[in-house]
Amino acid sequence: MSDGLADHRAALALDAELALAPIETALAAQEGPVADAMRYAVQGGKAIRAVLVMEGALLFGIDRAMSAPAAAAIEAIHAYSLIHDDLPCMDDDDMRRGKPTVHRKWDEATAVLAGDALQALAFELICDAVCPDTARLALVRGLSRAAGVGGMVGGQAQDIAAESAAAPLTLDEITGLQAGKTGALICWAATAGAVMAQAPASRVRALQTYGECLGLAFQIADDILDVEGDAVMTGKAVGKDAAAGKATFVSLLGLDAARHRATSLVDTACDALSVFGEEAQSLQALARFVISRQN
Ligand code: GRG
Repeated sequence: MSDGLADHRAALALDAELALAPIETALAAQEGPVADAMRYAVQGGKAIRAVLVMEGALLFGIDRAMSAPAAAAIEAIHAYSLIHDDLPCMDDDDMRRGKPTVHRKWDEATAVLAGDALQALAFELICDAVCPDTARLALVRGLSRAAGVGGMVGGQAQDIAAESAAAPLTLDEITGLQAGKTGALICWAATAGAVMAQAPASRVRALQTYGECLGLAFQIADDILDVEGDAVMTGKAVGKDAAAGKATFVSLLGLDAARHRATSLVDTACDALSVFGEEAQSLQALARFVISRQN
């Protein structure tokens, strides 16, 4: 491994560690199963969304201490979505991140409440983002939209409805569904630093394009992992999409074309950041990692 790559990995590990600290601080005085479940649920992930926030903020000279609350907020929302997604009324999963899902380790009521409380905590955390009030309001509005019925929840609802639909979804329908379910949070994370910096619209747009392409590439990689991945490496059940007869990027395009589509989306994502020059190397490397990951 070259020194450059080692430095890069160390920076991303630092992002992940710093992003979880505000959650631990906020929960420090809280005892009981719901708080324990919240702490458990935010641990053990790749923290991709937190890294996006922190590396995106660095492009505008916003250091990690200033962006940590926003990075923590997106990880809290993400953790809530995973807890609820794993529930018996949704995907009914026993394992997540190589350990029992929250409703398996505790019970369903604790899982619902831990997810609800993580969502509430996200908005509390954002209040501490170090930026002008108008930028903080824009972060809150953006995150509410990304997580809500026009974003992640809406995408999840479409996904559930598709299970009992008369016809399988088309590629365009899956692309739209995933833009909400997975893409909206990723886009918010990619643009959060620019929003904090009240950056020119052209710079926000560049990060938006990066986030949109990355979000889609991320989902295609997830679909590929569901077919080719290993339950030990991914830390969760695989092969669920095919078993459920679900239309995915892989079922519609085939493995090779899906891989090609993901690579081409990552190329577009990286090109969109050319306006930032060498400063964008971390975000470009992250995009390449997202489609080569094994978990
Ligand atoms: C329940 C409201 C609600 C929404 C759930 C995001 C989501 C919607 C469900 C997650 C199900 C899933 C496996 C989606 C595929 C993409 C995805 C979000 C994968 C998990 O994200 P990673 O790989 O996870 O970033 P880690 O564990 O690294 O944080």
